Parts: sequence; structure tokens; C-alpha cells
Amino acid sequence: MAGRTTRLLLILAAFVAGLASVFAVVIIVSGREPGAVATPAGAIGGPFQLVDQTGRTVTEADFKGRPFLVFFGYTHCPDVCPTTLFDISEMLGKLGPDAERVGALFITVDPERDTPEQLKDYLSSFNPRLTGLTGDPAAIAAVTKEYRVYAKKVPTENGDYAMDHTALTYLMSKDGRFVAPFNLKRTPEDAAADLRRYL
Ligand SMILES: [Cu+2]
Repeated sequence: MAGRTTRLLLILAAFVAGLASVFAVVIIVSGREPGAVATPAGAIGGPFQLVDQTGRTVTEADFKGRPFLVFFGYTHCPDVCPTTLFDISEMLGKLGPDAERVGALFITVDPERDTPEQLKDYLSSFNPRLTGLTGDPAAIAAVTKEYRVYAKKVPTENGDYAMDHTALTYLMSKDGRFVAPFNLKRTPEDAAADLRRYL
């Protein structure tokens, strides 16, 4: 009986913890909604040197002449990252051949676990045009700072950890300047049509 109560309590605790983390994400997201981005466009983003899921060195120069989306997250993320990557994948699918004329970057905030191999494995479930990027902690710290991304390690009950992080998709122009947060909460057709305007 006591064992059962303990288990129920543990399940309840896990549920509450899960709920709390969802709210934390919501707060982070809502804190960075379009209206809250008061900084002048152009001040967000900048040069970076990272490694993609194939081990290739990638810099911002690789996307010159193409509008690109940037999303920060990590492969162990329970919901926000997979949902966003799914939405971006759907949109890339709707772009058809134009998908080659845009960039879609998933930059990890968890370089400790997200090696190029881990990114490759994880991204195999999504649109192949997604570029997963990782790097040494200093390079990741630099790029998160440039994009004003909040990312914080949060220990979990099982001795592991999760990452609280800004869940904003940045739309960058052909010349690498920040345009606006990119809205994925619409049909992939609408999102694709919007992105086409920046080609
Ligand atoms: Cu995430």
C-alpha cells in the first residue's frame, strides 16, 4: 500500500514538474514575443563558426544571398523543439525547389550532448534541408549571445538535465540581418508564402 502511494506521489511529482517546465517554456516564449523585441533590427545575429551534422564547418557566410531561419534548441527537448522542427520541415516541403534557396538552422544550446553525430541521428526524422549546428561551448555561448538567446541547464529528477531556452524562430534576410520572429503557427503553405517574399 505504502509502495503504491509513493509511486502515485512520484507520478504526480513528475507531472507537476512537467507542467512547470511547460510553463517555464511558455514564459520564456511569451517574454520574447514580437512586441518584446525592442532592439533595432540588425543588432540580433552575427558571425558564427560552427559544425553541422556531417562534421562540416559552417559560418554565416554560407547563407549569404539566402534568407534563413534560425531556431535554438536541443535534441533531448521533450516537445518545443520537435514541434518547431516539424513545422519548419512541413514549410520546407511546401517551398518545393525554392527550399534550396533558403536556409533553416537548428543551433544546439546543449553542445555537451549534441555532437554532430547526435544531431545527424536526430535530424534524420525531419526535412533533410535542415542544418543542425553545434560547436565547442565557447562558440555556442558566442552565437547564443549574438541572438540574445536565453538558455539554462535545469537538473531533472533522474540526475539528468533539461535546457530551458528561448523558443523563437528568427527570420534572417539574404544579407544576414534580423528581420522578425518567424511565425510558424499557421499553415505550412502560408508560412512558405511568407518566406518566399524574402528570396
Ligand atoms: Cu526545445
